[in-house]
Amino acid sequence: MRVKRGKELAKRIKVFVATVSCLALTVSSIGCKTPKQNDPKLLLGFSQIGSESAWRIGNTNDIEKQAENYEVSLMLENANQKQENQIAAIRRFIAYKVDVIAFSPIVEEGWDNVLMEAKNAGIPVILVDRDISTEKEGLTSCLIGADFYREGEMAGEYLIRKADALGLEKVNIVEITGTDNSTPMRQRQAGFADAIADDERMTILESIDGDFLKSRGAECMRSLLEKYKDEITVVYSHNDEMTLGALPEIEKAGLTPGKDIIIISIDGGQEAIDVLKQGKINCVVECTPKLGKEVMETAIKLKNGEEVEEVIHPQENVFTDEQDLSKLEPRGY
Ligand code: GZL
Repeated sequence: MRVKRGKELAKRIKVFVATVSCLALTVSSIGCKTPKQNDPKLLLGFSQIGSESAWRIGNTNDIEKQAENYEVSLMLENANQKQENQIAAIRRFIAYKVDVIAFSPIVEEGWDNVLMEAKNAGIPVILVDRDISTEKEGLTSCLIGADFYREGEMAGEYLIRKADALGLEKVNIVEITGTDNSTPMRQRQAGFADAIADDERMTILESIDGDFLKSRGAECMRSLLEKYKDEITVVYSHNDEMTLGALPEIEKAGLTPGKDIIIISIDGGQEAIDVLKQGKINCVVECTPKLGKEVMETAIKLKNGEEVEEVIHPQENVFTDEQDLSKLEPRGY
């Protein structure tokens, strides 16, 4: 009998081990960081756009750091710039029954179905950094991200001051935009255009999609120089990566960025600030990637059934060649 029990026990242990290892395999095989085993108070699924810029990498680092600080168990998936990967990740989070889902939508459209699935599963969703465009109510609980329209306005306000200071009578602008149909692209473009709309000196010669990428920024700048070279007074670039890709192309054309062409950029990463201090960029509008604290605090409130704010905008500055930047703290991204 004992022998039988022994065999029975051995069989049960085998089945248990097989089950556990299969579960562990399933969790680790969904290509995301498996949550810590200590089952902390909250499990958060976060779908990140990719690693296209210093800003994005800084944002990911801050989300991970704050998850540690708040003892939130984080399942982070990198979508490598593909919306379909974000949608698949959100579906995995739903299957895994996370407490809260957060994501930075690469573009504004195309989220209704998967967010309806999250809603039907009773899982609240936080928008991080970027917004969505939808006719449906109640798909998301909160947007935590910059006021991109204001960032565009600050860029335009700087340009007006710069044109006054230089006594310019004519200001020809080329614009290198971020990812088409993304919130930062749409709102940075609108804020800038509205800020300069009443200034007769200002003309936007062309807007071209640089997709927030350094390589595309270089390509766009090459093509704009071929088309407009000496007509260009200003480059307005929607992020530092594209700006840093564009600068060498301006120099290859025999022009001095920051002097022959006014350079306006957005994000405020360390590399761009260093180039601003060298005088090759004239204005960098800050767009902080450090949103992790607000994401964790909002996720914890949602899990506890507490009210959350609909929109949380971080405080942001603008750094320009009008200022003494010698005491600026290291940027951290
Ligand atoms: C802005 C963010 C943008 C950054 C880019 O909040 O969405 O995406 O400006 C990044 O650097 O690629």
